[in-house]
Order: sequence, then structure tokens, then C-alpha cells
Amino acid sequence: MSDTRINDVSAMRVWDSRGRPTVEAQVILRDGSCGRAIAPAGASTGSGEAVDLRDGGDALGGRDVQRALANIRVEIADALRHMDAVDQVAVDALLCRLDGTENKGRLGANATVAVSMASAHAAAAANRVPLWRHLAGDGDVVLPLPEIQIFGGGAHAGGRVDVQDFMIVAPGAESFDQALVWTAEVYAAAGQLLEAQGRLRGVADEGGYWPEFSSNEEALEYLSKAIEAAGLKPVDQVAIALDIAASEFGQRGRYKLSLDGDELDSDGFIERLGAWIGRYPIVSVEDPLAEDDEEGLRAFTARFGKRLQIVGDDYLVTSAARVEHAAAIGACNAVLIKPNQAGTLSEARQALDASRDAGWDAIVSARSGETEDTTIVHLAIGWGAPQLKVGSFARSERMAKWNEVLRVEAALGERARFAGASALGGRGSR
Ligand code: 2PG
Ligand code: MG
Repeated sequence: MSDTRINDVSAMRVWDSRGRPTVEAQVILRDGSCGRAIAPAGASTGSGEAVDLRDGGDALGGRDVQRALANIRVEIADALRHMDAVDQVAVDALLCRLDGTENKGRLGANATVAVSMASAHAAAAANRVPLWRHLAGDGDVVLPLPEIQIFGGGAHAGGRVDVQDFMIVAPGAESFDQALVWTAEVYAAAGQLLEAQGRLRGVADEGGYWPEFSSNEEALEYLSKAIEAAGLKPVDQVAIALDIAASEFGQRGRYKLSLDGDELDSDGFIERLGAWIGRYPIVSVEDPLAEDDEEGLRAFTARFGKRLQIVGDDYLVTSAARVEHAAAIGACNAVLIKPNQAGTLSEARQALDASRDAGWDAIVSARSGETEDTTIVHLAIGWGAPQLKVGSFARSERMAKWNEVLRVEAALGERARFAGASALGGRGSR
């Protein structure tokens, strides 16, 4: 038997996909097994998220993480030493107790999530299996439906387009591999269309094209054209998923669409979204209304919840309690699961379990600031989450994740099963 008690926890500063400092944690067990993980970082964050600890001051835009690193090296390392890394719930409960705040503000969610993930990796290493297998046990696993960005906007593209993520899903694909092939075709077609019209301006934070559109709706036109140009059937094979990220341009029931030169109230904005939903092959909408507009979210869900996946991100911030509340009042029917919004793996897992209890869909998601770390892929597969969102189909911090799923699919061979259309719970056909 290997000794899976924690022997040492260490930390170092590494850099994320926006060139900003972030936290890497390493956990070493008594048997020598080692796990490592890196904290991601969001840009369009919900106000209820667990918060990163940043140093402030002038250097590195105030974003350095020396205090978070010091917390890992001293307090966290002392507290976790001798704990059994296999008992993730106990490790995470201790991190929460040690931090002692509602939002991980004392130790930093960047410190706690990195340690929580590194500890899980160390336990898997001791078990001599990849993390997804360690989490799933011996049971069958299903590969998630990928949600992949084609155009980036909002906070990830200088606010050039108000809507943040114009994405596709491939519910008609037979395998994860085929979903990526179709995505590659759509991504290439979208790039060619933009280039032909002189609209290409590079790529946004998550690798999606940085668009030069004259309205938000024009992005939907281009995306629909790209799906057709790739020779794919809208809805049945490939459909559109949006992250409106409405908290970025909507407060107190007013929605300011700068690109469209419009300011709408909550009802007016729901009408606008309804018009898009009627005209384009949209099957999923994330954060359609702002996090402070619960009434709007309820109204939107009442109107479109039967045919659309309606995902709460800023509004639910990977919190089991918030998911339970939202399900009880009929706001949203799916949750985005981002471990660093919660601050530990166990809390993220609880939010996923709460969504299952509510009969909701769930999407495990990366952040706009990412690294080569692929933990998110292992969580989605190991926890049996039906969908996975990690940004676009370019830039290696994104491709590292898609390629990691391919490795699992290849390792499963004949036993590989793909979530496909079932991930959307029957929504999307019309
Ligand atoms: C989101 C994420 C990922 P960020 O809003 O869903 O696209 O963005 O990490 O900036 O919150
Ligand atoms: Mg979002």
C-alpha cells in the first residue's frame, strides 16, 4: 500500500495566457507521488465569486501573487502536512476552515484552488491512474460535448462586440473527435469569411476571432454562414451557443448595447434575444440577463427554458446554494462549473451535484485566463459532466484541453462514448 499522506506543499509563480502572474501548486505525498496544478483567472467575473489574492501596487499591474504563494508555502503547507490526499473532501474542508472567509479572500482562491487540484493529481498519481479515472472509479465514462468559441467579444475583446462568446456545439457528432473535426471546419470557414470581407482583426483572449462587426446580430449572421460554408446542417449537426455575459453591460435592469447604439430595459432585452433565437440556430444561452436581474432571468427561463439551455455563470458562481435557489424559483436550467469560482474542487463538485438533483444540464468551464493545465478536462470526464467549455479552437492553452480529451477518447478505444445531443437534454430540436 502506498502512503498517500501529504508530505509537502510548495508553490511557484508561473504565467497565464494573458501574460499575467498566476499560482502553481505542487503536492508531494509520503510515497513520493506528486501532483501539480495551476490556477486560472477570469476577466468577466461574477460579484459572488471566490476572489484571487493579488498583491496590488504598481508592479505587474498589481496582479502579482507573492502573498498567495506565501500562504501556500507557510500556512497551507503546515496545515495539510500528514493529511490523506485521497480524502479530497477533508483536504478541501480544511482549506475552507483555514481561510475562514465567505469568498477565500484571506488565503486567495488562486492559492486554494491550485492546492486543491494539485492534491487530487497527487492522489491519482499514487493510484497510478490519470485524474479522470481516479475520480470516475471503475465505472463507464462519457466524453463531454464541447462548446467552442468562434468569435470572442465583450471583456475578452476590448468590448468591440457587446456579446462575449459566439460558440458552437456539435450535438450531431458521433464522437468527440468528429466534434473537433467539424469545429475545425467551422473555425476555418469563419476565418475565411471574415478575411474575404476585410473584417479580420486577430484573435481575442480565448482564441476566437476578434471581429469587426457593425452589430451584435451581424456576428450571428456570420456564424450561421460559417456553419453552412463548412457543409454542416444547422441545429442537427452544429448549433450556436452564446454567452451573453450580460452583467458586463447590464445593471439595475438597463442593458446598454454599445455596438448597436441601443439601451433597453429587461423586457426589451429579452425581446431582442428572442428575435435572435427566432432567426438563428441557437440552442444554448449563458447569462442572458445580468447577475442582479433575477426577475429577468426567471422571465427569460419561463419563455425559452423548454427549447433552450439557459446557463447561469455570473449569477450562480459555481455555488450549490445558488443553484438550489435558482432551480426553486425557475431561473436558468443549467449551470457553468468553474472550480476557481468556488475555490476548491469539493465545492465545485457540490454545485454540480446540486444541478443534477435539480434535473439541470451542466458545463464544466475553463476561464479566459488559462495555461497548459488540463485539470478541467479530467474533472469534466471524471465527474461525468455532459459538456465542456474552454474557449476557442486556437492558442495552445485551449488546444491543450481539447487534445487531452482526444487522448482519453483514444485510451478508451471501443469503450469510448460521447455525450452528443444527450448533453443538451433533448433541447435544440425545433
Ligand atoms: C465566461 C468565461 C469563459 P471569464 O464568462 O464564461 O468564457 O470568461 O473567465 O473571463 O469569466
Ligand atoms: Mg460566462
